[in-house]
Amino acid sequence: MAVRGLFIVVEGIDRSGKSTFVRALAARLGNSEIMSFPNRQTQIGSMINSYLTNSIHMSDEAIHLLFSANRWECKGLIEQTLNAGKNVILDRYAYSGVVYSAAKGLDLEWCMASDIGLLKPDIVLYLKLDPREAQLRGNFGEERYEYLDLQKKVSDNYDMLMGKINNCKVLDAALPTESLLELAELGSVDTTKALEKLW
Ligand code: NYM
Ligand code: MG
Repeated sequence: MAVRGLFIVVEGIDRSGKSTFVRALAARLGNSEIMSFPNRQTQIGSMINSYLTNSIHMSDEAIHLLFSANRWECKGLIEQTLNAGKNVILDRYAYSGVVYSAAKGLDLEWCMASDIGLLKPDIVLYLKLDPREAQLRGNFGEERYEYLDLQKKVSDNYDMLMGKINNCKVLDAALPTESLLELAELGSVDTTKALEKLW
């Protein structure tokens, strides 16, 4: 069997530059698949998209579970891709699930429960940005959740959750992409160890 690929997650508040960074990272590493959560291409993802664009309403609990189900439906693909020797770079993962739903007032442990047993990434790169900076960036405010009060709570929750996990690297999202790539130091990640469970 081929040596497995690197499993990398990129997290951060809205407009923190995750998508740009993820593309640059994939180009730098080569042999990489980018996947984004929510994955809006599936039927579950299409419901999530309708919710985020305010065309349907749902309870906080129901949408939380849909976000989680959207990860579960992609678990097999992530595993197969890694085992085929390709790197998988995720633009958001279960950490987003927890910090956004908890920012709306849901219980943290309850939020974590639906993702128990998903795969744990080798490293989580947290692009930390002041929510007031993010607000000044283009297109802020287009979707549900993109308002300052909520983003501040999301940011606080990220600080708390990222402090609890043992595989997180915090990067200053105000830096240029080239610097972020240097700071990520992915050469030190050990891919000979087996994939573990998230939590
Ligand atoms: N989001 C994303 C959640 O609330 N829970 C989740 O589990 C995930 C994966 O979706 N505001 C929120 C965060 C974002 C929104 O994501 C859409 P993006 O990366 O802006 O397309
Ligand atoms: Mg967004």
